[in-house]
Amino acid sequence: MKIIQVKTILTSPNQNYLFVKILTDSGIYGVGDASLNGREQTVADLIDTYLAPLLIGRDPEQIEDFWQFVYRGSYWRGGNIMMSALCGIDMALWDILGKSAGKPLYVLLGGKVRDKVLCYSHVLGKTQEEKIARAAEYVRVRGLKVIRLRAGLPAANGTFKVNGHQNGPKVEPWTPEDEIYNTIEYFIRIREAVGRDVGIIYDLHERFSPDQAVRIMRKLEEYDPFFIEDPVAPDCVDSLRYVREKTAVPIAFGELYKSRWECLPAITGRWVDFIRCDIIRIGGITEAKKVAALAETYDIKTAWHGPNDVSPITHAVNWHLNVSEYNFGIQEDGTTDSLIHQVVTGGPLYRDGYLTMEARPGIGCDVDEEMAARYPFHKAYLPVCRQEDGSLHSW
Ligand code: GCO
Ligand code: MG
Repeated sequence: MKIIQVKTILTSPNQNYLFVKILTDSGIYGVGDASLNGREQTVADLIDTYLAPLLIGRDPEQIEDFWQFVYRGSYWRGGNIMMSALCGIDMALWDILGKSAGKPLYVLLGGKVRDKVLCYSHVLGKTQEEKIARAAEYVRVRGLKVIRLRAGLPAANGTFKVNGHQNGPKVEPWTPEDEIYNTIEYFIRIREAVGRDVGIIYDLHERFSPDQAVRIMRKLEEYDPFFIEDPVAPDCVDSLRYVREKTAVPIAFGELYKSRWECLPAITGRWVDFIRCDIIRIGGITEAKKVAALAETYDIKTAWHGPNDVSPITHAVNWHLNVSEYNFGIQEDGTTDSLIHQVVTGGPLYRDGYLTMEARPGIGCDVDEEMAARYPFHKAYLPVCRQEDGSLHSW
């Protein structure tokens, strides 16, 4: 089997996505997700102009070799753009392998070790009041076992709207002192609303300084968080260690990591309880299975990033990893946006607190190119945060 064509597909059904389609001379093709919120066009250009020509004529079954060829072979390593591009290709190659073997991806990864994939969903709403009312309703009506909340002042409502703006980033306010207070109050009110049996996750989105994160987490200890997500920025590894040493709250970390080497101190130091890389950001399935194996070695569980700005292809890959990994912890469920399901078919769906998927050979998803063209891509920026004095703050 030989690769004969590599296509990039940019589309925007409510949200920008970038897909990779690799065609072979056998008639089998594979699809992958290379979406990088706010940078999709740049990733597409990298694939079209640089990586696609390297793939033509290659054996699609040499997945590991291509990964190493791109990562090490070009001397300049990694980065978000390169790793996202590599992921789109990596997923498409695993998809081809599964289809040609007639086996779902999870079988190629070692086979199922569990039947159910526990997932957490986001509590959405315009105000805190609305979210508190919804949280209890979600648990009652939708059967959620674990819910997720995130930092964002009521005044900065829509802070995490990832559709972005076309002419430049929207500027959102950030007042850490208010936010510390709000986070604690909000968490306690949600705990009262849903009761003891529901897991509560809180995403701090890498926005707090280590001392601020510790202040929040210590106050929340007695309210039993399932985990606190990304309390500090990943840039300085000592920040995470500082937080770990000062609080007993379980920590999940890693959606900004770009490789297994970036995860290494957090894993070997046991500074985290859950490693939650974004599969696209670390270069795909080939790297994810290595991160999972490293984490297993240190008794750390996985909680792969799964927001709605990655497509159902990535949610499907997460599902295949989840069912075949010994050290699976929980999965973020970002599968709820309906328009994308017109473009990508076959992804997993949420049912009663679990992510379910009908297994088919390969990843099990397909991209409808005609449908994708009906939702033309347009450049969009993620927002930025500024503090009251005008200074920029991590978004
Ligand atoms: C999450 C993430 C997302 C990111 C988004 C950026 O935990 O799901 O924090 O909401 O903000 O992926 O594009
Ligand atoms: Mg997050």
